[in-house]
Order: sequence, then structure tokens, then C-alpha cells
Amino acid sequence: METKRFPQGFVWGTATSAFQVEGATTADGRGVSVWDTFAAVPGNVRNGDTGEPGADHYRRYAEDLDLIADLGLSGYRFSIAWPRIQPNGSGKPNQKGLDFYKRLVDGLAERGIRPLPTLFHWDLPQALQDKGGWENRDTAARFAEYAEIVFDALDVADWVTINEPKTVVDCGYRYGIHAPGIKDDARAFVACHHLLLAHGLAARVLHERHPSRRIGPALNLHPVYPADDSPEAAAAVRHRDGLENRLYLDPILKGGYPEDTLEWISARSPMPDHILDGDLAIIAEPVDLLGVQYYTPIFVDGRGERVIKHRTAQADWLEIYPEGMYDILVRLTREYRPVPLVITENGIATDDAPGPDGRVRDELRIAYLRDHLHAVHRAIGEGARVEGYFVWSLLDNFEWAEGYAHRFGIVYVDYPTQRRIPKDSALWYREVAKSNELR
Ligand code: GBH
Repeated sequence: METKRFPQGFVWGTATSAFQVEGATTADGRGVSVWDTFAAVPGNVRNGDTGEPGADHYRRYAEDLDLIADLGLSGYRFSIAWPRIQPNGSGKPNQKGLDFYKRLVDGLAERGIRPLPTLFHWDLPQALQDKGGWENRDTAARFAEYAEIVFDALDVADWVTINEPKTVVDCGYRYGIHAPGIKDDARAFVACHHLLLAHGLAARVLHERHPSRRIGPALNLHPVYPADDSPEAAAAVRHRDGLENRLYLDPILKGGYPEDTLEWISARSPMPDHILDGDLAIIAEPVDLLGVQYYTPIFVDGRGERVIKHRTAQADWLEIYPEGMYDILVRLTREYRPVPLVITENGIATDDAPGPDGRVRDELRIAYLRDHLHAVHRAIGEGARVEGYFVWSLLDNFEWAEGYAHRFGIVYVDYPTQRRIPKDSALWYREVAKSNELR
């Protein structure tokens, strides 16, 4: 393939999230999060894994920042643990928690790496869950207060509000496979509305207090395709696309919920009763960037069932289909108002282990990243305003219900020793970042 140059100033980054890498779950006054509670219940997480040790990033952050710098990357996306800032979810901030993220942001500045913090990557303070969590409208107001504390404490230009509200709704409240482990559509879509409200309230706070900064959500978008040419499959695609994509994109970027999806929801949830006057305007607070997370397409048959059509690797939900990255970026560009796009996550879990020579040969990850970056480049050529790309993840880490079994890192973590070994993909990615081009 010919050499493909990326736009000047394109951000080459990598991402992590607090609960997945930090460990140190009781250090410096951190409060309990819903994921501490969920992981403590046998059967919820594979092998009984918990947030300890994570990748011990809370203690080893300086070493990890050196690693990012050694890879020549220009961006680092991380998340802030709300329970470190407000151990009980409200009130006066815990200074030691804030200090950690100040050290992290300062460390990035010293190394010339742009920070992209996410305010919420699923680790809700348990104290707020005890008061109803995202089903309680008040949680959105608490989130805005938390956001204000963090915005004022950290000198950072670009922010992400909420990571994948859909995953909280689907995995946390519909299927019960993530914290808080609820299986109830009626409650799930109420939580959905409040998550979106929380996003909008926080975006407003940033715009009021720091008008030159930028903010947006990080949405995991799944292009949906028919598994066959039946009219039933086409109808199933439209329905599934509503639940996967439009339910989140439309209120944020178009100011209203998609009607077909809202109708389907209203048959199973009191969610519409929770949409109060003014809420849609809050949710549609203009975003300055849109975080796009792409891993897999969803092919559905005439019964609306997902059909796996392509190769998968360690995670059976992740079908390798780079074309989906192109499709999602082009769709955003054509169907939604123009907003700078940032690929805030893209990556794959592979069954990595160091060889006898100590090298980790993750050829499949290199191919995955290369093919998806080609798709990004092609979408940019079609007018998609993509500013940067963040590989998920910098480090092998706590992969939620899969525990430490699934390895998404470009850097291998030997958990017993916490030794880091850059995989072959990290070395490959360093060359891409350095040259700003793909070969
Ligand atoms: C993202 O989630 C997360 O932001 C990140 O924390 C995570 O580590 C990364 O991707 C890799 O998973 O119910 O069959 O879909 C992606 C969305 C939702 C995909 C949960 C896997 C569980 C299996 N994920 N889902 S399934």
C-alpha cells in the first residue's frame, strides 16, 4: 500500500481508565466505587478479579508517563476516579485525590503530551449508588458539582464527560454484566436519560467557567448491518441502530431522542416521564468534540439476533471489521452537524505472552491497528474531521467482567511483578506516530 500521511498536528495517543489501571483502591482517602462492590461478588468477574492490583498505575504513573514519552506519543487519555475526588460522591473535595491528577497532568506537560481526561469511566461512588445511582436525577446534579471541582483544579484544554453511556445502560442496567448489575429495561432507560443529562450539565459548567476549553462525550458507536437481504433484517438493522447509536447521538447532536427508539422504550420504561422541560436543551449543549470509540460492527438477522460474520480474537464480541471504522466516521460527517472527531478508543484483546527472548509478538494487534488507521485515513479523505487517535490501551489492565484475562495493552503487564514490556505493536505504533504516516 502507498504511504498515507495524516494531517499536520494529528494527535497520536493512547488511553486508559482509572478503575482499570490505578489499583490502590484504598489509598489517600479514595471512597468505594460501584465497581469495587460489583467485583467483590463471586461470579461477577472472571476468576474473582478485582480492581487490585490493576496495573498499579496510581503508584507507577511516572514510569508510565515515561513509557508514553518513549513511544513518542502526543496524547494521553485517562479518567479521573470520582471516588478519589469525592469519596462519598458529594461535598468537599479530597485534596490527596486531586493532587494525584495534578501530578499526572504536570507530568504530561513536562513531557509535552496532551492530556485528555474523562470525568466518568463507570466508577460511580457507591454512596451515590446507594441513593439510586443514575436512576436518581440528583446524580446528574452531583456529577456537575464534581465536574466543576475538577475543571477548576486542573489546567487542561480538552475534556471528555462520560465514557460510553450506552455500556452503562446496556451492560450495567439491562444485562447486569457490569456494575451495578441490574437487569431491568424499565430502570435502564431512566438511567440513560440521567447519564445524558449529566453529560450536558457538565458541558455547560465547563463552557460557563472556562469558555476557551473544549468538551464532548465518548460514544461507542456500532455500525449495524443486515446479516442477509431479507426485509426483516433491514427492519432489525433500523431498530438496532436506534439503540446502539441514535439514542445517544441524536439528543446530543440533534437535540431530540429518535422517535422510533423512544416509542420502543416507552413500551417498557417510564423513561419519557423523566424528560423534564429544558432537559433536551441541556443534553444538546453544543459539544466541541466528539469522542468516537469503535471496536466492532453488529450484523443482525431477521429476528434481530446478532450474527458473527468475521474473525474474532480474545474477546468474542469483537469482530475484526476495519470497514466499520470508515462507515461510522463518514456517517457522522454526513448525517450530523460538523464537530471535530477524536477516536478516543480503538484496539483489540489478544492472547499475549512474552516469548523466550522476552519479546511480545502481537502481530494480530499490529494488523488490526494498521487496518483501522487506513480506514481512518480514508474517512479523513472523505471530509471526516478527525483530530486524533487513541489506542485502547496503553497497558494490559482490568477488562471489567473479564478481569485480567483479556489483554488490550500495547504494553504487556506482568501482574505479579508489574513489569511493563512494550509489545511489538507499541514499537510499530511508535514509528507511525513519529513519522505521522502509515505505510
Ligand atoms: C470499552 O468498552 C471501554 O471504554 C473500555 O473501558 C474497555 O476496556 C474497552 O472498550 C474494551 O472492552 O455484552 O457481549 O458486548 C467497549 C464496550 C461493553 C464491549 C461490554 C464488551 C461486553 C461483552 N464493551 N462488552 S458484550
